Amino acid sequence: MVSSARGTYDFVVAANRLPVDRHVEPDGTTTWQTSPGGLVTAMESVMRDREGAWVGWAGFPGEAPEPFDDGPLRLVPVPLSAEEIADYYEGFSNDTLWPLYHDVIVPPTFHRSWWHCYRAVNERFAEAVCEVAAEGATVWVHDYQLQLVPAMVRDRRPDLRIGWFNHIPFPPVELFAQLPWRASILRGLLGADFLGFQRPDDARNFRRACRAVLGARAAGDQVRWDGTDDGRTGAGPRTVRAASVPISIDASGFQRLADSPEVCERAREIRESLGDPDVVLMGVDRLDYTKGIRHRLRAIGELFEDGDIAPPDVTFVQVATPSRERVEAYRTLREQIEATVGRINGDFSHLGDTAVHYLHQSYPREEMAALFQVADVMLVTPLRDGMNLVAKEYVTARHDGGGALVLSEFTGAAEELRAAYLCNPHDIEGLKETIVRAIRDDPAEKSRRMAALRRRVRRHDVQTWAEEFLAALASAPQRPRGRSRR
Ligand code: ADQ
Repeated sequence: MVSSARGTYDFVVAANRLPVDRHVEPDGTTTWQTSPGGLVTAMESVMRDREGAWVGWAGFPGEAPEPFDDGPLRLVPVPLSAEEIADYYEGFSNDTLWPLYHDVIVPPTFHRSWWHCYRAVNERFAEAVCEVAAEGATVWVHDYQLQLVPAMVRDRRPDLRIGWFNHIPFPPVELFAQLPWRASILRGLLGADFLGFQRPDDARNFRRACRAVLGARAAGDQVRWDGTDDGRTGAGPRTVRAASVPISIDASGFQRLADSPEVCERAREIRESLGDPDVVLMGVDRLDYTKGIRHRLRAIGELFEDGDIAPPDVTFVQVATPSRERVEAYRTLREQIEATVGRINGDFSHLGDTAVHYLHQSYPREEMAALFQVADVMLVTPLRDGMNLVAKEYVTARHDGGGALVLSEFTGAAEELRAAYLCNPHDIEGLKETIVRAIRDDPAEKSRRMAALRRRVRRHDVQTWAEEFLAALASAPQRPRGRSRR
């Protein structure tokens, strides 16, 4: 199915969402604002000075707007109908793949109709990519929503260099094997030249899955697949590199923001409005069952109960960004969390002294930076997380060298941020002990740890990540076919 259509962009990004959301003002005019989430936060600064096209869904059902320019970036909206949003996005992406790839924390749902829709939407993304990509262009596909796109693009445009980055974990084959469409997903990914993962274990899981499911050979970080069971795409033999390239944040940009007098002043205001406690504990997450918010609240509730912490000296702030509210598991989780916060506050707050401040809202970056500065102990305790950018943002925002990071071993960030107070969030007793230790440890020890954490994030920022990814893609083992040499 080699297509003759050629675009003009040498660099094309494809992600489920465009980096902007449409807002319709009361007077009917349309504005575009940065959309929330870890992927956009990371890619925004990478794309700032690059010319290229970004293919993605604009965030609302029905016809897509015409492609438009946002600075040097061409934004190419892909349409999704209301039914496709339900089946491809909320269904297959967020209720099949998301739980399966996060250790089956909740059971994944398998529906054949969702799968068919996922395939159809991936085709649409692939077509849009091929239309804008110039001869020999580099295409960077993102995340679990678009795992079939690499092979679909290669099928149409063998001249392109195709990379894919997985923002979330890749599960062990023992879990991945549950997926009825496991072979198709792997075939889809093997259409890429380079596959980037957050942790070495994720890349290893992928290579093991290729061996077990497709009978491919894996040597070092390369997968060799003869393509024999792939009658449909006709991909032919493939040699694909699959390795870890951990994502990071725009450390200098975020530090500049956190250093600004406005943010520092706002941090003082927030602390004062909390009643100027001795210790502010904080959690900042999308409201997602992978983030371990229930386990964290359990530990915090017991610490209040045991008298280890008490308001007004110690208070806990939980920021929970609204997320995927049309998926059943997320609605249930929200009810559970809000009931638990209510119970803890009923038992341990006093008039004027709140035990748990719960904020179910999204905030601008400036407010996030101010909140981070207020946190004496940041609790990042997911049950499973690809990386977790909040951990990296927090240590960067604490430019005063204060603070302490309690970090789950089950995050990608724990591979790098070894100087954090590491914890197993399933072990409530251990989690309580780690929180108390992070509160009471010697200030010199705390600041030594924070200095090490800040150093690591500064040295490995998002630009380094993007450069590493693109260098690995450029030197991928297999040359694209039919590419004119330049
Ligand atoms: P997410 O699961 O969205 O990302 P995370 O890495 O923590 O998780 O990024 C969240 C981002 O949203 C952070 O930049 C944070 O500051 C911001 N944010 C959180 N709460 C907010 C609020 N209330 N208002 C405004 N902004 C808020 C996915 C994967 C992660 C991976 C990233 C990037 O699940 O494991 O780290 O992609 O690859």
